[in-house]
Amino acid sequence: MKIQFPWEFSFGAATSGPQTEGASDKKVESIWDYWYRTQPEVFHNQVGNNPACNTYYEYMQDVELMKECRLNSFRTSIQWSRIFKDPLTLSINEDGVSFYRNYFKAIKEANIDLYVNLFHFDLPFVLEDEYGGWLSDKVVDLYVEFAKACFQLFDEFVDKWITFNEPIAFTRSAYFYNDIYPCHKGTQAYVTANNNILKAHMLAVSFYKKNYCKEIGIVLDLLPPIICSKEDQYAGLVYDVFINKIFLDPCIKHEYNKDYLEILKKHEMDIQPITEFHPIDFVGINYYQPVYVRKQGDYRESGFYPWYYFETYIPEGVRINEYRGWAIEPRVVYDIAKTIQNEYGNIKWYLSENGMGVENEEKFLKDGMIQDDYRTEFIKEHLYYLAKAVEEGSNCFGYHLWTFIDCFSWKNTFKNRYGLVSLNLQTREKKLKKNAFFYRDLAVNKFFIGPSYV
Ligand code: BGP
Repeated sequence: MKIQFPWEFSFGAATSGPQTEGASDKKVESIWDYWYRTQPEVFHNQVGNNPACNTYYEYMQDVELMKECRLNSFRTSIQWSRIFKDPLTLSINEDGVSFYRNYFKAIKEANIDLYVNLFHFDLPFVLEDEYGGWLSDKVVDLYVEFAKACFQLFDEFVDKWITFNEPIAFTRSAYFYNDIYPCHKGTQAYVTANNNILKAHMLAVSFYKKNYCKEIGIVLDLLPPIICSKEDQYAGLVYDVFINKIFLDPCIKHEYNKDYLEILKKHEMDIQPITEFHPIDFVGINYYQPVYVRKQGDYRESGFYPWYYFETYIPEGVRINEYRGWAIEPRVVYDIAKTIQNEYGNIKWYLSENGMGVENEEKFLKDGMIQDDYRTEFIKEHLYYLAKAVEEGSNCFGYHLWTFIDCFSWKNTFKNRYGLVSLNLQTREKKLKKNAFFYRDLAVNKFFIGPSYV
């Protein structure tokens, strides 16, 4: 079966600065650099994000590989900790600025649309240390100054700006589940950090729209809840509200989710709602997995956590990515597209991250190339549902695979590989995997044949 996308549909790949650039000695410490320096045992095999993909020194090679993959578009992020020599006084790091200017210029010269994100979980450490990170209003103001500097320095190269990548993935782990640095655990911290990030997003969007004319949006991760029984309906609603709608609603509908505010009130959580909402031009949705949710059966926390109302589980028989423990449900792409179409005014959007992480991928090496047919199948399955939604009027303009080159992945470091291009950590060789040839044809021709189950 031929699956056709519109001619102007953009097929690309996403990555981020802290996961690829390396050259940590040419910047100030981010929370990741600090955490790795002080607690390397937290990271898989004690590997840090330096040199990662060494993109700081090898960006020309990377751009050549992007050209080989025939990417229509590419997203990366600017590291706040590379732009300022001192993020408190805002003194510019000229070296960092010329790196990004050269890198971005090369991407544009390769005829690839450039999407640039301003925050990919990488707060400069000094802002955590001095002010308590996203719990502080001061950090909101400093983020806005950082955004203004980036707009001024790089707008000529950028096609689409993104204020934040997956704010919830970050705040959930950093302020709520005590999972990544600064390792807070508390619903109030989560509420406050999210609200401050929302404020920072709105201020950056407002400034950009008044002064520049490209497009600006935000990238949100969606973990759509799946419930299997009627009695779990409210559990599903609370999950959706606390994980998905905190940003979706204010960013697109320009209002807070009412259930969210009600639950906060009921549990005496404090929030200072923002009053100025500024429209975005598009939204990016990262989708990896849905989450099965049911009524909480065993709440043991003292104090209020949203899981007072729900628990997550994986029902027997559900297909999962065994390396990551994530459910694989391609049809949810269609549901997301429909939700955006029907409940969020059919705003312009793209599937900004989707992909498959595989551990020990070298075991699929044959004739000098990783034979990742499973990845091609994974992409086809998801795109099948996306194409169906586009045909039914979903305003989706693109798909970005996570990721371009196998990169550093937070606490998992290089355990799971997602790339179109493999990175050999011993020889440092970067080489297209088999799937990259499928993806290249797709980016050029905008159609594919399959997937196998259709
Ligand atoms: C997203 C992040 C990416 C990337 C990806 C893969 O949530 O935006 O930075 O890491 O997930 O997940 P992981 O690296 O945890 O396997």
